Amino acid sequence: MSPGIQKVEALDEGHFVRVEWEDGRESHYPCVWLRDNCQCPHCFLHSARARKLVIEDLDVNIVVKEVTLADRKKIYITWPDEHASEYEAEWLKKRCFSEEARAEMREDLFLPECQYWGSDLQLPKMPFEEILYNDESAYKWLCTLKKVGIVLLTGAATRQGELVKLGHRIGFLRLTFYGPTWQVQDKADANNVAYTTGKLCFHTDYPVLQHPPGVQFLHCIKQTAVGGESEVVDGFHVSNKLKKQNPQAYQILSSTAVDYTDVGIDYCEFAVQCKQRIIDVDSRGQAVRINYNNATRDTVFDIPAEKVRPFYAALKEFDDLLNSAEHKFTYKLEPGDIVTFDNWRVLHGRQSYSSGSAVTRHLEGAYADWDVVLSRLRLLRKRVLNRD
Ligand code: OGA
Ligand code: NM2
Ligand code: ZN
Ligand code: ZN
Repeated sequence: MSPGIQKVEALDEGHFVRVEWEDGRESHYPCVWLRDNCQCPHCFLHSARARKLVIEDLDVNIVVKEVTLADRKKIYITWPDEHASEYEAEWLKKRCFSEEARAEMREDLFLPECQYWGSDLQLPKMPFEEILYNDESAYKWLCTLKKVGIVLLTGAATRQGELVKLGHRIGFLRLTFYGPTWQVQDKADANNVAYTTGKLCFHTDYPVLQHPPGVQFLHCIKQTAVGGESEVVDGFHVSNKLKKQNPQAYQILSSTAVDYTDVGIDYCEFAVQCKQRIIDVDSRGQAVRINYNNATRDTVFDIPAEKVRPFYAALKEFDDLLNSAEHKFTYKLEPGDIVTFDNWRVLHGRQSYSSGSAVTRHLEGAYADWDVVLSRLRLLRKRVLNRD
């Protein structure tokens, strides 16, 4: 429950409304925002929870004509054209423009909390069945996936189709040119290096797509006796290390557009090209997505020749840090395991294994988008914590 409203008044010649709360705090709301967010049925379509008001009809210099308080739980505003708006105390409180209130709302909506790890990772494990049928478990799975970046689900059946169930649990999987789900095994005339018995160095999947899949699932159906171990590393943690160790290298990797290519046939024929920065950063220079797969990095490199060697030097320094014993965590998938991880943050790899006429190792893989995963997380949170 938010506190009631003690007092309300117009400020700054009607450009702001000041709300004084019962606990003594205060909030200032710009009038143009209040008018824009009028909740009346003329301005807002409640069935869609969406704005009907158009910017064309919004006066950006609008001022209030009158503002009044009703029983401490609601304020009424009359605008110069006599349009009337009302706003609930609780609705206003949540949308307070103070730095603290906005930080709180940001946390709530986007769960930015991030726990970095290295070789000391305590790989979070949960039973697959539990997350399928228990909302609290599913909520915990997705919270951990967001915060730590990796969760191992155990005890799935050792046949194809388990990831489709996981897809239904969150909503739906992300279709790509490799199909709705895809089989990682040694294949003749492999259309991807993953479909061989070779070692896979640390990479994120599918940087050749404009919007690379946010989440990846790998279900172990069959595991080879020798080799085939998995490796993971926290790309955000290592990016921070690189930034400290060599700011110039970080600058190069976070600004150089690298060409990626993927051409072949699978679900359908494809010829995909994309430019990505290996370390994608936000406006504060913090890494938000790693786009690095050395196998699909194009031979075409659209940068001036004199910038090429400094780029490789920076990439090598990043790659060395990824591979340092301090940062990487090694484990081996067992049949029935499903590793779920943040493909924007965690780089993964595998050791080589020996080839033969029979298939000795088989993983089924699938992707999901963070939009879908976080949507499910918010809905589970609402149900589990009984909120809103
Ligand atoms: C992949 C991949 C890991 C493995 O298919 O992209 O990283 O253990 N596979 O085979
Ligand atoms: N597979 C595993 O970027 C990539 O090519 C990652 C994708 C083939 C679906 C591999
Ligand atoms: Zn209105
Ligand atoms: Zn991969």
